[in-house]
Amino acid sequence: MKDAAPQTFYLSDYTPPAFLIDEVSLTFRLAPEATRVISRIHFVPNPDTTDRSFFLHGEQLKLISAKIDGHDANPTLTAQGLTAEVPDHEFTWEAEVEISPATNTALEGLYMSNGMYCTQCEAEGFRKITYYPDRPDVMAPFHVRIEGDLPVLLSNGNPVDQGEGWAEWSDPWPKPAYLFALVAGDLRATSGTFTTRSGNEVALNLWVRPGDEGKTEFGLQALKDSMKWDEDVYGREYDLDLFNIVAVDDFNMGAMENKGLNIFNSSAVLASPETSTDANFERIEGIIAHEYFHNWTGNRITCRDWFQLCLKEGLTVFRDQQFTSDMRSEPVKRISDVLMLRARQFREDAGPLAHNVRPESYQEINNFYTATVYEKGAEVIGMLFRLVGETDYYRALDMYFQRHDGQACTIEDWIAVFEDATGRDLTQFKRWYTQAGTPHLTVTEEWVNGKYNLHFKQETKPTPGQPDKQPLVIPIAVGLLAHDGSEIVPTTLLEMTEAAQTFSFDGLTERPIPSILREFSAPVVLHRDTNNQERAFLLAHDTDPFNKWEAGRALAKDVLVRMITKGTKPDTGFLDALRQMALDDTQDPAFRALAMALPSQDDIAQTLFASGVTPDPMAIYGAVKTLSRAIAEHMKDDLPALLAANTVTEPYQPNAEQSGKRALANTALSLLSKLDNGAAAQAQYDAADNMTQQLSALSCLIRAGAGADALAKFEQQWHGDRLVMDKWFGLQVMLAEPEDAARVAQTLTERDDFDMKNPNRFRAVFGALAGNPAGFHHPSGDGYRTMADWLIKLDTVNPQTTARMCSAFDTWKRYDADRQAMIRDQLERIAAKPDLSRDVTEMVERIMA
Ligand code: 0A1
Ligand code: ZN
Repeated sequence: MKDAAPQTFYLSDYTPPAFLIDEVSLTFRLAPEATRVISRIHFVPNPDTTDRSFFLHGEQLKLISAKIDGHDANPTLTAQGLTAEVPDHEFTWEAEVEISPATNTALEGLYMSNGMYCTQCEAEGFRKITYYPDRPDVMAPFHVRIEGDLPVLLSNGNPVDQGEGWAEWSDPWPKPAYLFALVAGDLRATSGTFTTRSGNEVALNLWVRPGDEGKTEFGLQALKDSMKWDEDVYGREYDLDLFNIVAVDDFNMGAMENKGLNIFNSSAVLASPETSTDANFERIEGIIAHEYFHNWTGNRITCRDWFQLCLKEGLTVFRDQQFTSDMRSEPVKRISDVLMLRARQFREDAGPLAHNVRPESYQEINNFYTATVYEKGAEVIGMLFRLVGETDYYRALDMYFQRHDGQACTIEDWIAVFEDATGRDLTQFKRWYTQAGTPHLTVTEEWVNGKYNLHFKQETKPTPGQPDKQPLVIPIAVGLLAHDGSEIVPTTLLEMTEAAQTFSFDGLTERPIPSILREFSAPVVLHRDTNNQERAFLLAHDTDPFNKWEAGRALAKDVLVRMITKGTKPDTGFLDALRQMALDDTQDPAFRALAMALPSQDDIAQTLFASGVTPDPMAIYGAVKTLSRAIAEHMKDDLPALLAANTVTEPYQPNAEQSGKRALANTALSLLSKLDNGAAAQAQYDAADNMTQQLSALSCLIRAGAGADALAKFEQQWHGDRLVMDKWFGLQVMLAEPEDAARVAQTLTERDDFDMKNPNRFRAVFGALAGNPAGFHHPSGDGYRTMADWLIKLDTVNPQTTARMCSAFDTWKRYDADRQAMIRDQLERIAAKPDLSRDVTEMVERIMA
């Protein structure tokens, strides 16, 4: 229901809770449309405040009864919750409510998915389960009884007792309500154990629906690896006797870190070589680690309020990135993370949705689970790591865990720990949390009498609500190379604090070639007047793998931008440099595959717009196609050998080594397919025994216009597997010709197995439409219209996922007047939908502002 006047919440309005809770007992009598939730909560006045007003959140609840210390509570109900007269000393609240999990398609609170009950309480879902102070600074131990005629009944913590049709759970660790979870259904476990370094044996279970048992082994191993890594690297041990993971098909996000009972979107945990790609395996390993790491960074130490979301998310993303780096390849992980950061976060920062890593206001907190909070939040911690150094970083983290265990904290607490542990003043550094927008860093060079000067300037453009920007602390990692390719100054960290600042290097015998922002040491856009000769030099010689890759990427971008804006032909210098890199056997195949990938169409649009050119998605699409073909022709004689040399013949393993080779082989295959009409891809498709090979061959065939047969076979083989079919849905839209994309998406929605209640399926189709820029932005406007049609339909079913998908439109100001007008029309049409959700209302307003 749309609120009369959507409320805006402000960070500056924070007040401590009037009452704290020292005990919660919940009883669930499960029934699909009439589940009863009986709560018994012991409240105590909060000694830190004199406020004694009593408010409990509650939404979409049918109140059956409410008592305070055994007497009728006579509460006053509102759409957001209830108030009541309470004593000014401790008291017991008892209530019974009724809810309907079976009709809960928003997938927030308690809902049903394929006959299974499950919960999603972050951020504010618990208030749809019962009346409660649903705010993260109220932490309490929970005791839960579940009654229901289902074989498996799970909640947080340790099992206490169970019998036919009931089970009781107790979680000794005080937690906020957002970490509550309940699962009930016909589930099968794959089990294991992990012995912590202090000798405690933890039982591990990965619960799935019958039929999915063959997809659990990898996830369980990833969990064990994560538990070991967190002990080895951060000294963090697990703190219960049991750790459960449950896979659920209908889920809005990737996964959720509920204490002792993580709930995962099945796409983020189920894996097998036949059904999952290398990229899926890597993502699953990372998400399992991420959720597990939250046990300390999020659960034991949580957030005071939702404005502090980055406190747990930025840190936990940083930790999962470190983990993946250690498990796989550090440079490849860094490059992939930066690609993602630029694609999602830089895009967000450059548009109407730009916000601080720590936002200062929101209408719907679910709209702030963003790339800025997560990925830029992790970058900010990476900068801290670089600035204070590894030893001090881990010393600060030890202090953080010791000082704040069991607390609900703020970014101020986090910064204070680093100041106390290192003696640094981080006042200026804190601006990374309070100032939105991506800084642009411009560097110029000067060579005078053996002295080499680097002059830096930083500038952050205004963002919504923040017209004036202050200079940030920017760690700039720099190395200097001689013309023979040797390194004359190894990586040095420059600490920029002013709007303009010069750093000098003495005692050099020649003017060096600089390698700036190594490892992508800060989330900024670097501008440097350079040329393609120098880029090719860095691509060949830079000892920093990130900047080596970056040089190649800059070359490719420059070539594409000139093709688009000046109509030039693909540059042979670039083609030679790329070929040399592709064939350089001394380099890791995974790295070579990344170096050969062209910038995405959206990345090119972003670059053009930033340089004052209105991007034409069709022209970008055409240029990328022409350049890919030119690369294929330039490497015509090399491709078969490159493919053969990187074809893995050993049994499939989802490890870094094999997946790197497959990535390079598949890069070769996709180029080859531009020349042989898909013959090699067809051969690979027919022989494939794993999803990585099968799907890449299928993509090549579709791109070569020869995919019809393989698509039909694929469907026949996989129609019973939802996750694999999501790939089938997505690929067709993603790879459709620009003029067909909207129609293909629409046609797919007419199938029986298109179910908009399933977020994965909806995203497969409409995420792919947004991910096909020339299709989405086709001059006919069909892409915009089809997207808006479906967002309007989905809003009634699932506001949260609808709101997230509205960001497809957030780049509208980049485009020409016609496209802007068409997008505006669609946004207005969405805004005019009767009873539009609060989630989508906020997103559309922000995008149009
Ligand atoms: N905290 C989880 C992600 C998550 C956030 C919100 C959700 O519903 C609104 C669900 C999951 C994580 O970072 O993994
Ligand atoms: Zn998280």
